[in-house]
Amino acid sequence: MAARRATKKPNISKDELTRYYRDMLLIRRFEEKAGQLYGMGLIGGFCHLYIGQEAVVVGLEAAAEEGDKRITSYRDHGHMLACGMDPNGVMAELTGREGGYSKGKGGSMHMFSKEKHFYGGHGIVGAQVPIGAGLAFADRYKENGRVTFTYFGDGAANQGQVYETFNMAALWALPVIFVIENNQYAMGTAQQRSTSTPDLHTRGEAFGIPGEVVDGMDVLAVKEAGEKAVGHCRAGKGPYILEVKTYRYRGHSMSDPAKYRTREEVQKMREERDPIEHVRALLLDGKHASEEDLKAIDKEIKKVVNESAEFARESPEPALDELWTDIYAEAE
Ligand SMILES: Cc1ncc(C[n+]2csc(CCOP(=O)(O)OP(=O)(O)O)c2C)c(N)n1
Ligand SMILES: [Mg+2]
Repeated sequence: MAARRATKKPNISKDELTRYYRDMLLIRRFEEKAGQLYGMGLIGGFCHLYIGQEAVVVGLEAAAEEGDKRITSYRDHGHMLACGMDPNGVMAELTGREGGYSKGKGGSMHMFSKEKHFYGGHGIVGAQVPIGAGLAFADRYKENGRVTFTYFGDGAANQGQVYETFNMAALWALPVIFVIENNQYAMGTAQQRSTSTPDLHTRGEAFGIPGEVVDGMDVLAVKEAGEKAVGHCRAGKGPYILEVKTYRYRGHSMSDPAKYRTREEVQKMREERDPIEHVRALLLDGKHASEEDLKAIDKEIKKVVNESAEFARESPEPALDELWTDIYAEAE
């Protein structure tokens, strides 16, 4: 792959850049492994990969603080890894094993972690948007200063429930950041074929919700915009919209042959805009790291990912008598 050159020298520490590199690479390698396991028949059902979109979630997690919440769609593996969930538990869930986050009974689209404040994983397009506002409502009620990151796609942004949610979130000044991950496609439909007003960051104007558009292939730009949005919410000014322009390299899900776009289009993005290559160039050009250092990180990440696959394969399938457990929440 042609290396992407760093265009400007940002005022950012070696440690921070290295962390972004590592976190994005973990998502990329994890997703590649998930794709392989799917091909081997070890993952069933749907599997939506996040490859290409890594800078969105890594940049926003860099703007989050302990106790902040996150909720997203079915394209959720990257969000889980970025908020610190265990790759072993995620991979085991993908393969339907007992060691998974939902004990192997949820799969790719249905994982949660109370500890990391990750509220799913939702297969119904847009369903997470009102739930995200509900999480923010609870925090506003408790006056605890927490913020909820509610992620959804460009396709979901055309749904009615999103606008009912915008109205209530603005009315009650809820501390929620609506993150529209605009990867330009909703399944096989390009944005210009489905969307009358393509500037999704302006969709809150009728409700008085400010919004901005962000380069989602640049983790530093995402982090900066995230900090601004978080500051707005924590100051009690209500919701904020971030339209993050990104791109998914793989099909909508593993079963998508992606005939609705050209190979050249995907290749161009990979070569010119790859978010990991961007940080790699910043590290190398800024003399923060050598090729050797980066190879060592790569090796370390591969080990974590291979171990997660190993853990998943060794974990048993759920026992039959687990079929009726975990259906209703237990009273606390
Ligand atoms: C209510 C509902 N309608 C339709 C679907 C089928 N469906 C699954 S994903 C998807 C496209 C969503 O695209 P977008 O919001 O852009 O998210 P992306 O997949 O690009 O991350 C559709 C129509 C669904 N799961 N739920
Ligand atoms: Mg989309």
